[in-house]
Order: sequence, then structure tokens, then C-alpha cells
Amino acid sequence: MGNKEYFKGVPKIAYEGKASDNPLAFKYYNPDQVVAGKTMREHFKFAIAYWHSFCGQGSDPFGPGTQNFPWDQSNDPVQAAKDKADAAFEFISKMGFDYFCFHDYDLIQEGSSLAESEKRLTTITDYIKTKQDASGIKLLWGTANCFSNPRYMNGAATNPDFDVVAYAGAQVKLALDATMKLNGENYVFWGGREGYISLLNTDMGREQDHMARFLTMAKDYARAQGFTGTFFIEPKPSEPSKHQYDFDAATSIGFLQKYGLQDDFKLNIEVNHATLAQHTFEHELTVAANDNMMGSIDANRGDYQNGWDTDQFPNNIEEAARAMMVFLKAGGLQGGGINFDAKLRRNSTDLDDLFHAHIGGADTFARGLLVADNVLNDPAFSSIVNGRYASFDGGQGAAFEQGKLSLTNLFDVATNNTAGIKARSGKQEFLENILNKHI
Ligand code: XUL
Ligand code: CO
Repeated sequence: MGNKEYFKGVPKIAYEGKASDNPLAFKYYNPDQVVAGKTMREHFKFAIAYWHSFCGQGSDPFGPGTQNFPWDQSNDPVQAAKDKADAAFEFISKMGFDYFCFHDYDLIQEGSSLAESEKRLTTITDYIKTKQDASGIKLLWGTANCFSNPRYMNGAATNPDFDVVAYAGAQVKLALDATMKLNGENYVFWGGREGYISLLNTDMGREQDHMARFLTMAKDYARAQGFTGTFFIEPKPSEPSKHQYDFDAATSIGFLQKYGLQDDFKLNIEVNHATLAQHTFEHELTVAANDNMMGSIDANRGDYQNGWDTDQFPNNIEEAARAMMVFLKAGGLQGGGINFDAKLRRNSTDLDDLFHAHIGGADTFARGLLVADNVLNDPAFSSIVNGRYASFDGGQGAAFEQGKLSLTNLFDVATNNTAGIKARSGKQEFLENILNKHI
């Protein structure tokens, strides 16, 4: 921690249980509590998002920031970056979380040339490394912001101008260097403007080939430097582009498999991106888990009445519980953790609002995990799901699953079925009641 304390009067957040009235305490997130064989701390690997919590000051397309962070006052970019790092590490330590995530230019303002940016990144990563060593706080993943600078208005890896693609490559190289220097466990690609605004001016097939080529080069570079972590693609259907190539989990998995990237890349599933794609969070996790691609989670929530990425802090227990059922059945995440990619509302202007937001988010996931574990261990629940597929457990159903039947065999089975097809209830309402009982 630097000399200055930014979050004065806020102690380290402790678990006090649900009977506690202390707003600055966890009610459900008990890092040391074992659920389904692991502590909550191990299950979740909670991370804070540098950009929302320490960079964004509440600006939106209709007005400037409202939050006037005390660590963002210096006109000297290096001093401002160090102050921000001091505030971030103080906050993460007080939350008792183990991880953070960043974009390259969240850490320090981009320079006016690549050389200047590289110099700045070296200075700030040197500083952050000492803070990591002192606190034990780790880097869950790093990424490059290849979408804010106007040079990327037509995309980064998918830009129709090779000079921009090359610039993005240089930026990703520096972001990978920074991630590896800080012992990042993973590296993320969110395709900010990798998509199109109009198909009239876009060669989609060529752009997707370029994106795959770019990802392969980034992966090969990092592997050659000894990086053993996982790369994540973060699906999102639109915003800022009209259409993003990593539309949803199924589209992204198809893309990775088409270009032979599925062994090095997994998915980072974000709640609000799932709902923007007209899916549920639970659906996107299920699609990923089915292909062993459930890499990491960006935790937040949308607004049920709004069609944009509101990135609110998670607080929907049922949504979290359904997600944690998928999570537990899959045996957890492939290398990632739970990053709070969420921002305070523009009118949440007190410094303690950031604590309430993260406490609520962690408690929501903890409660979701406890509910999910109870539901999965409820015999009434599992017997119904298993029972629905019992006809495949033996006889001709098992032969079908094993690939031993032909279409003619199905014809014979159907013809010989003199008893007819019985109506079998899906028992949805019954199962919903069991879920709600455990909530
Ligand atoms: C944008 C988003 C990003 C990525 C990292 O919607 O989720 O913050 O998580 O670039
Ligand atoms: Co995200």
C-alpha cells in the first residue's frame, strides 16, 4: 500500500454470516467454507476489473464522469497510474480478493507512440509487481484495449487496412509482455470492434480468416515466451459493432474449432453478453461446458427492460444458482475465475459504494453456489433428470447411443412398439419448486 489511504474508515471486509447487520461484511461469501469439496475462495477466484472500478468515472454517452476519483488527480501519467495502482491494491486487499484483471491502458495512459507506450507499461508493471509481491494479489488475466483508440474504428485484427492490423499486433505483443511479467494466469480477447457495422462494405469471410491468423500469431508468440496459461475469447453479440464475430458461445466454439484453436482457447462467459444474445447466462455456460470450453466468467447482470450492456453488479440469486449448477456439474472453470466486470451506477458517488457493490456480487455467487449444491444433492431433483433419459440406459436405447443402430433399425423398433408411445411429463414446475425451496 502507498502512503495514502484512499478508502478511509473501511476495514478489511470479513464474513459475518447472514444474521449480521454490518453493511461492510459478507453475509454468504465465506472464503474458507468448503462446498462440494473446495473452499469458496478456490471455487470462485474473485477478481476486480481495473477498468470499471478504477478508470471509468461514471461517464456515459450523455455526460461526463460523476465520480471524481481521488486517485485520478495528477496530470503526470506515471504518477496518476501509480496512485491508481495504490487505490486498486488497497481496495482488493480490503475486499480479501486474490485477483485483478486489466486492459493495457487501464494501467497507464497510452503514450503518443508505441515506444512511449512500451516505456510507460514497463514503468507501471515494475511498480505493480512490487505491489503484487507485497500483497500476494495475482493477475487472473490481462488484455489489450484494441477498441477505444480511433485508429480501431474499423476493427483491430479484422481491420481492412493491414497497417492497423499490424499496429494491433504490436499492441497485443506489449499487452502479452505485461501479462506475462505480472504472472498472469490467462489472457483475454474480447472482440470489441471485430465485427461489422455494415455488410455493404465488409468481406466477412476474409476478416474472420484474418482474426484467426492474428489469434494464432498471438498464441504462438506467448507460448514461445513460456506462457502456459489459457487464452479466452469473450463472446458478445453486438455493441459497439452492429454484429460481432464472437456472437455467442456456440458461434465462438465453431470459430475456434474451424481454425484449430480449441486446445489453447476457452471462453470467458459474461452474464450481460449472454442476455444481449437473447440467451441466459445458464445457457451460455452450458454450451461452453458441453465442449469443455467453460474457461472463465465475467460477472455482472443486465437490466430486463433494457437492450444494452448495463454491466450492473450481480444480485439475482436465481440466475446465479442456475449458473452455479452448471459450474458444479462441469467441475468448475478451465483456468479462469469470476471477474466482476461490472460498474457502479453513475449516481453511486460515495467511495463505499464500490465495497457494497463487490460485497453484494460475492454474496450473490456464494448464495448461488450453496443453493446449487443443495439442489444437485436433492434426490427428488436428480432422480427426475436422470429418469427422463432412462430409456437410453439399456436395450435398444443404449445401442443407439453406442452407434450400433441404423435408420432401418429405428424403423423396426418403431414398428414393433405395439404398446405405443407413453406421454411422460417434463415435470418443469415440480423442478422449479425444488429450486425455489432451496433459494
Ligand atoms: C465489454 C467487456 C470488456 C471485456 C474486456 O463488454 O466485457 O470489458 O471484458 O475487454
Ligand atoms: Co467482459
